[in-house]
Amino acid sequence: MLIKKPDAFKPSEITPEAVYLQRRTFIQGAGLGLGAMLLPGMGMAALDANQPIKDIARYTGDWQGSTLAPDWLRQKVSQARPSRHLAQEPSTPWDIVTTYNNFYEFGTDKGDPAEHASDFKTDPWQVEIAGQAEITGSFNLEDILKPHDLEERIYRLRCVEAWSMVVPWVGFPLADLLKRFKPTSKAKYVRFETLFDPKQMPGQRSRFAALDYPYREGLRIDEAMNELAFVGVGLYGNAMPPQNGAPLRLVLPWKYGFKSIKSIVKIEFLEYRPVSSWERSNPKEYGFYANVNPQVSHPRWSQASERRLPTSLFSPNRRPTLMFNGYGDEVAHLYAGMNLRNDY
Ligand SMILES: Nc1nc2c(c(=O)[nH]1)N[C@H]1C(S)=C(S)[C@@H](COP(=O)(O)O)O[C@H]1N2
Ligand SMILES: [Mo]
Repeated sequence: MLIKKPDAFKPSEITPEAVYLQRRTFIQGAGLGLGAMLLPGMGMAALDANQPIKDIARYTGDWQGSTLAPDWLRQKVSQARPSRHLAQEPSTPWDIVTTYNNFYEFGTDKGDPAEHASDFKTDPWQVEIAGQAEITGSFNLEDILKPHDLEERIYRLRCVEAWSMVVPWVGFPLADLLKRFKPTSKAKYVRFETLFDPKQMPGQRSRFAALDYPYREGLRIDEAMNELAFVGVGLYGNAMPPQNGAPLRLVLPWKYGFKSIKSIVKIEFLEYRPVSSWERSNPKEYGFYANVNPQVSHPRWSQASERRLPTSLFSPNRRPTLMFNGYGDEVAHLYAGMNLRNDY
């Protein structure tokens, strides 16, 4: 994990009070081993749903990656409104959310995406809509996003690797996007695909790549239409950094992180259940549903608890994992009658 020394922060990076407080706490905590004890109270300043977004989670640093996004998108993201989906716990600091990443197309170490995606070209960007829908074709990102008002949602993110974060995303409901294309009654599933571009994505160049690219993910149509399923286009009030999946990605907070596919170029409505990339690479370890479930262990480790980032040697910040990552009220009904041990 990459952690900057306190004096490595530019003054411009420490404008927002809530983020600043959390970061200060983290820095002190990392040094003193008290991070877990100090964080909760300090972070509460960020969690008032009635505050305008600029007071919730604005990051105003002269972060280089933000200049890669077109003006219209940065403008749109900056106008996002708070939503009712705001996790009542402190957000993971910006520096960690943007330097501790899984984006295997840019390398398998946590720091690789921040390093290798720094000039990933995400403008212009097209998204192809295909399959069982009345409206299909290729659309510019601007046309994909135009009708949608953006909102901020602060969601927990639980990786299958047993670490977790709390992330302030900017985006809009996936259902609102999908409905525009009028899926037919044959559309039982949706498949998403990440860009395939080995010139830009070093992880796709190796013959020994960890995954079969392009990265693919899928959802049952009713999961995709659930209120919590979100299309992310921003983070901490900024356009999405490339390492986090610019220009648009899924955010599915009740599922393990690998379902939240990044840098989407294709959405296809299907009659049959697609096989997702991690499931294809190792079906015993990664299922199609991948709902967060503390009772079903990964074959190589327990899923009963998680490390909430930031952590340090002295402060592992371990906490119990919640069924559906704590989102059962919203999503448990989708799986009524299913055996989640078999459909993991
Ligand atoms: N295309 C693509 N999407 C991806 C991944 C990836 O390697 N490639 N990693 C997944 C995993 S395992 C996780 S935990 C999340 C991490 O998102 P974050 O880096 O924004 O925290 O992205 C998911 N989406
Ligand atoms: Mo993950």
